[in-house]
Amino acid sequence: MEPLKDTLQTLQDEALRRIESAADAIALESLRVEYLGRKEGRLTQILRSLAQLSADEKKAIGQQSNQVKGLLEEALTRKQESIEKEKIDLSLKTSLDLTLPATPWMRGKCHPLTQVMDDIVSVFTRLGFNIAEGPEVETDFNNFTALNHPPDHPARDSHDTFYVKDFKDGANVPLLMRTHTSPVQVRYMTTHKPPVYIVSPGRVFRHEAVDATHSYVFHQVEGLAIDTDISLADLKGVLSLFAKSLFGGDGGIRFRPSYFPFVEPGIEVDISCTLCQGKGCSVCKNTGWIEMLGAGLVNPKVLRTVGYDPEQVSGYAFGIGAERVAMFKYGINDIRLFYENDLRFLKQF
Ligand code: FA5
Repeated sequence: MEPLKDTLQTLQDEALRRIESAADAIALESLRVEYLGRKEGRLTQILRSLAQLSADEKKAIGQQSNQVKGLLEEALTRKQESIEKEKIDLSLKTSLDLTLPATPWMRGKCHPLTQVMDDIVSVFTRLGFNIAEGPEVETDFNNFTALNHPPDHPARDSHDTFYVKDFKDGANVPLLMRTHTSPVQVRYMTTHKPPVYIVSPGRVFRHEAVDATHSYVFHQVEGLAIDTDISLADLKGVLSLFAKSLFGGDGGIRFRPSYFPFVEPGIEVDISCTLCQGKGCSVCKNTGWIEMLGAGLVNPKVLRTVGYDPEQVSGYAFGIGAERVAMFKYGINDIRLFYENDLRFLKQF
């Protein structure tokens, strides 16, 4: 009779060969039962016959049987995995239609006003301006007095101010919701020495009736440059670059005299209407120009208030209405659309 050792080797070779060529999961399962089945399995039967062997033989054949068992189990698992993979590959090949539209991904993005403010700010940071921010609840001093609006100054009336009930500053004057971003100028200059080059984006508040072009909460981007020998020509240069970067076109801008107590001279800046190339259209009300911001050379009184010497330094400041820029850039005719959070509107940006 063939020694048990050889029988085991033959069984191992045969089983491995058959497992490798099993056609499917059913064939594989019946091979598992045939060789490793608990009752009738061929290997199990061999193990059962060990009882009749001597102690030495039992040990040697026992070890070999365990080895064979391990090898067969490994081969069965490997084969099962490869059969499953083949099955998946086949079903992908036959049922996956890459031309079907995919399930859409809802991706969040920045609000159009945030995008526009980022665009504005990046024009100036590329020129070397730093970003400075200030609080929305301000002192009367920073919002008005330091900006040359003494308590009885009539220009205060043009800012319909929200006061913060029951909260006062150190001088017992009521706090307020800032009406413009200009108080950041004061905060920055009182804590930094010249030269100063900053932009300050932020939210401002005015107790105004809401209509298509006015809101009681809106956004501005303030700019301030203080250095030696700064003139209106410098202001014109940066604003022209701003217009060209944001709206394309030739960067045409126009200065009109205006009045803000904290600048002298004060100007309002119009940008050449890129929708009609300055020829006149309904958006620019046939003027060829769009009013975009207030600006001017910083009033020496303000410089003195923050501790600068107007004999040594001069500067310009500007305040851009972010909603106005966004409305013009995207052809939006009602400011209220920005605040309604209607996804049909927001998804367009
Ligand atoms: C100011 O607020 C000045 N602080 C700007 C300034 C800064 C002048 C530095 C000189 C130097 P004004 O009130 O004009 O100025 O507002 C500036 C811009 O904010 C306007 O051109 C307009 O685009 C926008 N704006 C003003 N009021 C509203 C409002 N109710 N709703 C939406 N945008 C507004």
